[in-house]
Amino acid sequence: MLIRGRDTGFTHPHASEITPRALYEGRRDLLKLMAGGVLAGGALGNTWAQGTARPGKEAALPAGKSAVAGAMTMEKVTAYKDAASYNNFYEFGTDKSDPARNAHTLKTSPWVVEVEGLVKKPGKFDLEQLLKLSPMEERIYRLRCVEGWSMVIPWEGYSLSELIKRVEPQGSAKYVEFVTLADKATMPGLRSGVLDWPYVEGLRLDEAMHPLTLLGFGMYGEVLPRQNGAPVRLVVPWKYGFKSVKSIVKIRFVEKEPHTAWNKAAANEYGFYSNVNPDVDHPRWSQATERRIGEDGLFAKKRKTLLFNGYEAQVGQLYAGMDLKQNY
Ligand SMILES: Nc1nc2c(c(=O)[nH]1)N[C@H]1C(S)=C(S)[C@@H](COP(=O)(O)O)O[C@H]1N2
Ligand SMILES: [Mo]
Repeated sequence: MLIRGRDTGFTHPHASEITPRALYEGRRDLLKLMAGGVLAGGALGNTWAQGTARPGKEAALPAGKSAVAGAMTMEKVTAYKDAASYNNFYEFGTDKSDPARNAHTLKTSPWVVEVEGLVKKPGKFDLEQLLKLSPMEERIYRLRCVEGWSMVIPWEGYSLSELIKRVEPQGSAKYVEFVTLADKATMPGLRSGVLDWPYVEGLRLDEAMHPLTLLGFGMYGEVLPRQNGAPVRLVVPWKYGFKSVKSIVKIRFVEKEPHTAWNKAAANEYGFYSNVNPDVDHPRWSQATERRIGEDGLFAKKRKTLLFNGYEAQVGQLYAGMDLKQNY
């Protein structure tokens, strides 16, 4: 239920519907989201952890259950503390613990995503516009890193196709390129030459239009923590994690396959497609098994990696007739 605050003039959720901690810690973000109409009518009781309270670290970002086939899993959700502290976000350092330690400098507001290239309606979308573009859905996806670990994360967002339809790609648009912010002042990792900044990723247009491709704004019922790619990122559940580009500032529609950051860094190790595939090894290690973060005790078994990260029924037809060893 929404009530109108007497002293502030802002509409805010009834106090009983939100954890007190989030109310004051995330208050400014929360008010902004509500001013943008995002939280209006949202159900704060999330389903992702069967009644478990949300972490209360960031502003609430409630979402309805997704109707997209394959967007849910019965697997155990990774603990928030693991998902928010074991990260790759090279703009903040190459160690897994660097992003959580360093990303506090990332300024996520104001935030504008520029959509350009081969579209009939190019334009700039600020975060509030993006948040309002489509209803917020909750999706529980596996994220599988090329380094052999995986997590199960409840994401909040909506299909990227909602934005793509809005900007009307031209017939000549065959690929979509995504560009991360590259700000030397706030991203210490940019001093290293490990990647050619800005971080660039790409999808074929039909992959980008696939309903499972998520434009993500939150996780665990809250807005994304900075280290996970706030305020807006991609989540492409059937591809290796590096395709899920964080903190996006530009989306460009192009004719030719984009030159992606990891492909430029090591083309023989990171192909354009990077579909999760247990039969195609990374040149330096196997991709047949994975370690689920949170299960890494002495006796924890490695899991067998599934083709397309287990999303074969949903996305297999995108690659019909393609040699997946050639197009790795
Ligand atoms: N801009 C940017 N996006 C990025 C990365 C990065 O270094 N920079 N790392 C990628 C990799 S390798 C992985 S596995 C996922 C990890 O996402 P998570 O930290 O939210 O779990 O983010 C991807 N997106
Ligand atoms: Mo990764």
